[in-house]
Amino acid sequence: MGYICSEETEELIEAVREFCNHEVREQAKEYDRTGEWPKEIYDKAMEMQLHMLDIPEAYGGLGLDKLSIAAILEEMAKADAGFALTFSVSNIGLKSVFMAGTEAQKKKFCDTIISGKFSGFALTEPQAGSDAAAGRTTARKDGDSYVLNGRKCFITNGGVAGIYVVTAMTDKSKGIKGMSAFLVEDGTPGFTYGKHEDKMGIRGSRTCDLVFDDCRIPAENLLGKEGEGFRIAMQTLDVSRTFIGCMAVGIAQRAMEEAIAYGKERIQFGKPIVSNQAIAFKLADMEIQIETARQIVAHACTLMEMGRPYGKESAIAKAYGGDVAMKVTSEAVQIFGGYGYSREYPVEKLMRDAKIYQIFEGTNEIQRVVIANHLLKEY
Ligand code: COS
Repeated sequence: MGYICSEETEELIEAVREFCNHEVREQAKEYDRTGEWPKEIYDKAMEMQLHMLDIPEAYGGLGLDKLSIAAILEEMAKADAGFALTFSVSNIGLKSVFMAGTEAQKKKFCDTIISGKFSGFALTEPQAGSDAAAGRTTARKDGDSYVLNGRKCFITNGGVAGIYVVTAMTDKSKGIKGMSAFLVEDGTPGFTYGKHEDKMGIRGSRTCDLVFDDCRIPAENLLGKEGEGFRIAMQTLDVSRTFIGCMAVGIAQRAMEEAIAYGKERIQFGKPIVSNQAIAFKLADMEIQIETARQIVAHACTLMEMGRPYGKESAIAKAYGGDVAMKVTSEAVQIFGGYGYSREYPVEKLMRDAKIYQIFEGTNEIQRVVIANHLLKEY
């Protein structure tokens, strides 16, 4: 089972697997320990064009289909979830721009990424997490500029991206209809970075605050029209949640593979522990959940590719994938026993990495709100 991809994509997946096995998997351990930004890994990955998977060919990218991207991101997440996330989040900003941007904005965004920079997507604020509409960052029109003031938090790729999609209120009196989205480039005066999060997991990815203090950007950096920011953000999340699901599958798959390898070698009562049904059934349950989560991701990708509605399926892929990653990694730690709890073995990192997949890109509780809202409209 797995994703059903073309022969060409299979070759690319194999090349990514090779790269991840040699350049990411072992190296990520040290970066996980120190929390440093693994620049050398990212530089090599960019040589492989892993930052260009989702950029359309017409804009200089690889223009891969959604299923192929999911399969590649899963491979990357198997090696290191933070590594995969950095590239996946860079694609999120891209989605907003392709949904609402002008030709010039699309080109600028793609050129920035192709030149070897990441992008970021900044919606969350200290008081606006699940309640994304409660953002307080403002953007005031001033001649042919907008002036941004406020703070975004928990921004993946914050401090290492070259360009960001940032939501801000252009008219607070209108509620969500007063939210707009903008492109803000690294280095713009008045735009600085706040504290860097010292995270439990995905430590190979960078997360920090973005601070806007009278940050002046050209009016042409407005994405779409004023007031369209909330819709753009929600539609962007509709896409990105599928890919969060696929990375969660990658974490779970790696945990299962590690548990099988260990369970075959670990001898207790004179035989490998996998020959006990108590362990073998845990593995079977892992596989049932992983493959189910993977096929939900695949289904959401297919709907996207066909231009059919996918918001509900994407939320299911994210929520189910995140829950599966947490359950499977926890069971993998259980199979490793005391060794599973030690940093010497790989599964405790996988469990730490998995946890955030139930939280970010909309908590799994919020995904259930999204799914329920769809159901109430459907039936
Ligand atoms: N696509 C297009 N439009 C959408 C949409 C979507 N997926 N979701 C909501 N909207 C529109 C609705 O149609 C509605 O428009 P109208 O007022 O014209 O009818 C409007 O947005 C408000 O919708 P709703 O009332 O459902 O919004 P809420 O404020 O109740 O918020 C949730 C809905 C909770 C689903 C939303 O705030 C959310 O997703 N929160 C989590 C945010 C998140 O994921 N944060 C993590 C970011 S990590 S980068």
